[in-house]
Amino acid sequence: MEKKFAIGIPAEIRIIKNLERNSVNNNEVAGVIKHGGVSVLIPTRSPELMEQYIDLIDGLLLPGGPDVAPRFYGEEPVPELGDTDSLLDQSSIELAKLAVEHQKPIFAICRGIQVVNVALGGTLYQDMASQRNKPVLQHYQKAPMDQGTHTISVTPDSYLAKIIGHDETIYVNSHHHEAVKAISPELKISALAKDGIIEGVESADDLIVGVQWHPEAMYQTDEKQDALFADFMKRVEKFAEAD
Ligand SMILES: [Mn+2]
Repeated sequence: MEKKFAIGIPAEIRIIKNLERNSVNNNEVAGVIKHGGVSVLIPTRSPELMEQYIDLIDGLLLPGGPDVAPRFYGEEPVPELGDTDSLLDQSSIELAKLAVEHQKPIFAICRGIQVVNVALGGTLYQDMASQRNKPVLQHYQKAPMDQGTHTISVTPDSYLAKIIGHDETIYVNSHHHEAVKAISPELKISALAKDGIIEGVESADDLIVGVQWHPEAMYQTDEKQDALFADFMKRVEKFAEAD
């Protein structure tokens, strides 16, 4: 049996038919499998167990989900803050820190980019439309999620540009009202929306690639978005070999 790399995905709790379910988005599970990995669901009710889980995985996919509780970056909640789950936050932040410590690559999507930024000392807009002093574009799109609605400017010399290029015509979908405010000193900007909102972050060593959009809803029909999943599995292989 060929050994496949294991990708951990933290699961959020959803109440379905009165039962608590550990839930992950199947598009992310399927994206990992499509590119030769195996997806491992990580339950998040026990943040103290994340050190055990990190040993079981080769890479970490931080998926979309609820807002990050502002307590984790030292703020009180504003009225516009959405649903939060501090156990999910604590577990995901712990996983992000451990993945960096153990040199296991991270692919962060939407909420994931916020989790990784907070885990590494950054802050967020809890609600960019009400908290930013400049106008913002529509980042909570009303179009179907497999369609891009706003463009991004990819930093030409970024690692992200090697994956998806840096054309002026890259459209991404958008489903967020939070955004990175102060970027972590361990990360750099890899993409911006035309209103200046941070849409991509990465680490200097290719360990972390984070995007504010949802490639898992687009990779089925968009080669650039598929390339993000392919690249993630390549990074996992590279860091596993270096281990
Ligand atoms: Mn956006």
